[in-house]
Amino acid sequence: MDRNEELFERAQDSIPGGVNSPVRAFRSVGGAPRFIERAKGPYMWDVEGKRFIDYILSWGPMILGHNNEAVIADVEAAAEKGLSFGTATEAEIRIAEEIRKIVPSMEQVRLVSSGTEAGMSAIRLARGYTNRNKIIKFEGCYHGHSDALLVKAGSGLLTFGNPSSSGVPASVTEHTLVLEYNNPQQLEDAFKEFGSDIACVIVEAVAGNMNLVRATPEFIHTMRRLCTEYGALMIVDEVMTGFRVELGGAQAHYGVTPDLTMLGKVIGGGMPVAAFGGRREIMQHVAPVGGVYQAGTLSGNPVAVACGLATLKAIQAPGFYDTLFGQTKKLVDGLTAAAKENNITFCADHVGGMFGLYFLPEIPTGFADVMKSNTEQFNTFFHGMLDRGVYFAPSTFEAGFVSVVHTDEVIAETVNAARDVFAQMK
Ligand code: KE4
Repeated sequence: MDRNEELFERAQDSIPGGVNSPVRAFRSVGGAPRFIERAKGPYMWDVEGKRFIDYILSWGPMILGHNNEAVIADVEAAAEKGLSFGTATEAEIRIAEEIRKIVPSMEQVRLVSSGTEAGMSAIRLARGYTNRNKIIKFEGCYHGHSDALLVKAGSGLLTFGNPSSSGVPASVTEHTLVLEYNNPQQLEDAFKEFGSDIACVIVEAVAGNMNLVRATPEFIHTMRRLCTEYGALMIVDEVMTGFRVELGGAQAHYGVTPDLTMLGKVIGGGMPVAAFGGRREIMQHVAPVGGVYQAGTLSGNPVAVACGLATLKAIQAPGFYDTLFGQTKKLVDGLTAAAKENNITFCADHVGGMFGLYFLPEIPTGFADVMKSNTEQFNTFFHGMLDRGVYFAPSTFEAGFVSVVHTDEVIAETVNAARDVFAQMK
């Protein structure tokens, strides 16, 4: 038994499943998760000292690569001054102003500590602002684990959702309608039937929680039109896509202006910073100004905000996105070519710095397509790559991420390992 297996066994005694977030447990790919000890640039090292090229990057935040010197220096300087005050600080104004500059639809911003908090708060705000209860989400999209969002599609097409987790009362999910991603007609029908009761529609404009699936422009713009027409709020969940698919996020990519936006991951640069924000007149409904209560002990934590500010500064360097997108394209093209050489049914896609790998004949356009993925082949690929020192997300239903320091050499090493694995798979 190696150290990873030993630690996994010990961890399961004190922590449910041995992890503090389910996807880390390797349950869908099998085997013992790797216990990571340190990371630098595109690499992580486990407790056995084995080096991995990292394509999870903490599920998106580490867009600069791990332990960027300038970021660490700012974090250390902030820590020297104190870890947390629970008071107003000047840095919170600076990061809010930086976010407003990069995401102009966010005229006001409230910081929280996780994407879940951002989603939960944005929905409460939408309901408080519109005085309506119904919300629409889409199958395959994930917006954090708040009760109203832990819901699976109802029995019929336009029937309200049932809990997808135990511990969530049906009374909480009965106002949540789960529709098909990329189905503008169904969205149109839902608004025709329930429009005046709908508080908001929440969407990942580039989905990353059913593997990577792009929204069609028609789907996004139909959503915008219908929300405007019926007075519902359009919430774009940019926790994963923010600063990732473009500097301005998926809303910039599609040229759409949401009413509210959720941010997370990159905004904290690896530390717990997330946010929700949007039109000033809507945000004025948030406590202490308005009647929608929302709070957080560590919201705007000075050390986490310093990490976020340093990250937001670094990603605005000239040419940053040209490099990030170029390297991601090289990875996707290289893996696709390696699979083709070995006649493996495989394809890949990327939007900016996030990518999807699919053991499917063609790129999926929705949840039903993704569910046809050959998970057995994915698991073989995953472990084959892990054995060769390349760490992809341990689930076929997750997107992957590249950092700006995944150099040509790192990409070439990845593609060569994949060629090896594909050759053994055919
Ligand atoms: P957190 O509460 O995990 O900070 O954010 C929730 C969330 C909200 N919205 C989107 C689009 C997200 O992708 C997430 C979290 N993403 C997952 C990865 N699929 C985080 C990894 C995990 O759950 O451990």
